[in-house]
Amino acid sequence: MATYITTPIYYVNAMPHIGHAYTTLIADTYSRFRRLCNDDVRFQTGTDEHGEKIVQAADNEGVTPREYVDRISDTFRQSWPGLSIEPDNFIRTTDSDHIKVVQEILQKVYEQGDIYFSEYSGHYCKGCERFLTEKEMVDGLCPDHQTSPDEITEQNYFFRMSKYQEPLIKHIKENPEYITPERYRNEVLSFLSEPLEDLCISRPTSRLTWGIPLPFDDKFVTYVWFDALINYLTGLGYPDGPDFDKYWSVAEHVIGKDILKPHAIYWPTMIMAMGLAPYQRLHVHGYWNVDETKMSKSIGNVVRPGELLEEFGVDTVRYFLLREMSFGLDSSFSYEAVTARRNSDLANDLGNLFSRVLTMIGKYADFKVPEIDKPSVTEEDRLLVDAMEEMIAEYSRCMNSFEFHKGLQAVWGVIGMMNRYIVTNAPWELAKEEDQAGRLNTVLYFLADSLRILALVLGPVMPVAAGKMAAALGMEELMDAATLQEDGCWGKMVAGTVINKGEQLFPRLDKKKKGKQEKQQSQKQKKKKKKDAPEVDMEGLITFEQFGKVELRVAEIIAAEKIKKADKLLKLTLKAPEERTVVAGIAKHYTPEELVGKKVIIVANLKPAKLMGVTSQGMVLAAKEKDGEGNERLVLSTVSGDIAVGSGVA
Ligand code: ME8
Repeated sequence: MATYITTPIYYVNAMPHIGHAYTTLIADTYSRFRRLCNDDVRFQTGTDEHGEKIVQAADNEGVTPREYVDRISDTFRQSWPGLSIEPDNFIRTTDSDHIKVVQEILQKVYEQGDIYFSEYSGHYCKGCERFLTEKEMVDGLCPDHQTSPDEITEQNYFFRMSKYQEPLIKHIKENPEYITPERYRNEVLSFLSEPLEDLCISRPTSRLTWGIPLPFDDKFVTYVWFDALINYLTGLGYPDGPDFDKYWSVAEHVIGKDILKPHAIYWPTMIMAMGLAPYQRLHVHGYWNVDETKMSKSIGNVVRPGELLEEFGVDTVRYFLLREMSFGLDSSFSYEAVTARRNSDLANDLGNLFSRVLTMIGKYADFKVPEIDKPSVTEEDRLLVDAMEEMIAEYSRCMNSFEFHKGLQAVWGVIGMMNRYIVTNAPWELAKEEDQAGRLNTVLYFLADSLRILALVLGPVMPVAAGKMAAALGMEELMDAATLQEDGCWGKMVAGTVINKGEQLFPRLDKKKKGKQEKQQSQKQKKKKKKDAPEVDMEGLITFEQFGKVELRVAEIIAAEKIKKADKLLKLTLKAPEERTVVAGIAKHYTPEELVGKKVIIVANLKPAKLMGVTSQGMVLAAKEKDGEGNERLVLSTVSGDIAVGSGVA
């Protein structure tokens, strides 16, 4: 089988931070996992180098766009090896083969009548590099950049995106795996339930020259998204390279939620217009915040991968990012959280297990993996084997569905079991009694073989640490060619293999050690928390003052999804105006799809509470009625009329 996995190509107007690192790490981990499944894998990342933002950034530095993009693109390229991220291809939109492919595609789509010339007036946001609709703006500003869009009227070329709206809806509905997690699929379907406008795909050269000229009109350059998305094809040698045939039909894209619309709407409709098969899957992840605050240059809380690597090392950084974030949801980064994961999951659970087992094989078996003594095999050993097999199945399922945190939970489940196995079997006691020599050998073999499997499944997540584990277990050379099908089965450790104790995998870190930013941030947070703390005591009648403490706000539902094993609950993502999650008991009364876009009233200053594992940050108001049979019906209190999200309710 073949696998083709891509990341967004990053704008070169900013330096790489942990957000970029996360997406690229996901793609690297997945590509390593698919290789472990014996796939022929191609992994592509790169940089997006045209457009107004880039010209502006170059201007700010007083250099030409060409000099500027060369330098920053190289910074991105150089960032990846330190994180053990190894793409097969690094593409740049200023590469000559890419420019040629974009022009060929434009010409084809133009000739078939899917590109036309027209006039347009709209609100153009430079930061987004696109026109915003009235509905997207908040108080006349771009919600992402907090800037006022330029009012522009100009003649331009348009792509007939609307023509492909119905086929796209059909494809998404027929292929539940096309866009995941589900909440993003719902968001796209909800957006597509309104008529789709055609896409403006050019910029006049009077306004912008740093772009790819339209092949049929040299007074225009291509809009940056029509240029950028095509990178996924160029990188395969489209239209007739051998890699294109091999990999296009299995293409999978990983992106952050910020660029859902271009990838889930512009790109598939462009692909349809080109007459190509759709990409296979789009995997959408949430945002990394820092100490619950949006990462931003102006706040000064941007976390760079280099700083993290210096403080924690590559394995801990990779493990933390993959384990801490539930794929699809936002997550908060803090130095404290990384230290906690390092000390508990890596140093205590995995590191200790590994060094204990190797020490015991050294001490009781002279550094050679002993042979199983069959008569001494017990039910507990069989349970360990069963658990290993279940773990591999669950791990594989999760890695394939991009639920990396759950895959790692499954691995840590067996790590816990192995630690308990050591305690219950107490090899140090067995070593004291001569007639227990057979049992001692069996226990040591079971532990050694389990460690071998751990090294295998941890390879995609922590390639350096897994390599060290493999070296210590005498299986270094085998690792490169190992596959889950062949080597993921029980009992492949060859008795007599010489092991060596090697270095400590994960020395504990001092808990007090905190990054500079962390200290500043947590002080700020503490102050804020004190000021904001609400205290509402509602016994019997309440006073005006007490009621005044309840903060009611207008919020817009931007995503909704079911919560597993909770048939009454829905998880809502709201804009209020900051993004927050609220769990609401309305699943019996509303489908997730019909909720998106509704403006509701929330209690905004409720203490967060965990419901079925999801932290709810507030409460949605609903009217409640009972029919004659005592059945309850809930109707959300919605707000009609044009009112900005975040407005207070009087
Ligand atoms: O959008 N948390 O480039 P870009 C998690 N050039 N991921 C984050 C993040 C955060 N806080 N911030 C950024 C572009 N990302 C276009 C893409 S593709 C044909 C063109 C990651 O440099 C995430 O993957 O703004 C997000 O989608 C991407 O960086 C945006 O990168």
